[in-house]
Amino acid sequence: MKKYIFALSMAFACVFSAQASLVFENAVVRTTPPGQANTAAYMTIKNTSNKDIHLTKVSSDESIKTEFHTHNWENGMAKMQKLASLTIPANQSVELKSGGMHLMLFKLNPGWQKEHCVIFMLHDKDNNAYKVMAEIKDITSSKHSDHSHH
Ligand SMILES: [Cu+2]
Repeated sequence: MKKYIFALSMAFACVFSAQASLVFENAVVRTTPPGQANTAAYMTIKNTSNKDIHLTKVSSDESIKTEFHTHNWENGMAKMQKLASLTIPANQSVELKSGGMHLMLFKLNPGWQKEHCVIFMLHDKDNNAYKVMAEIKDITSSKHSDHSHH
């Protein structure tokens, strides 16, 4: 029994030490008009370690599927593209933002916008896990959303 508890606490220690090398800031999930099943999440990810970190897996508690995405401009049109992984270079930050790289959430749970936050689990190439809490926020440009109320 003692052995088991020791193994368990070691497992937690691993998760925490891994989490320390990435800092997640300003994590938000964009609210959507009713009936829309997909949305995007944005955040700044800071790598405080001396090694590049390659994030290879992402999931959330409010969507069936979550992917790393970027935007490519083709003939003046922004097209979303799935990324196999997201690299956070050593001692640098990567900003996921509107019009750039983002997390894409597919098939959201009905009523997800009534929650306060969305919990993301990210895994890197070495299978370290990172937990991120993102605030649910209306981040459409204010002028635009005013218009749709008329
Ligand atoms: Cu996308």
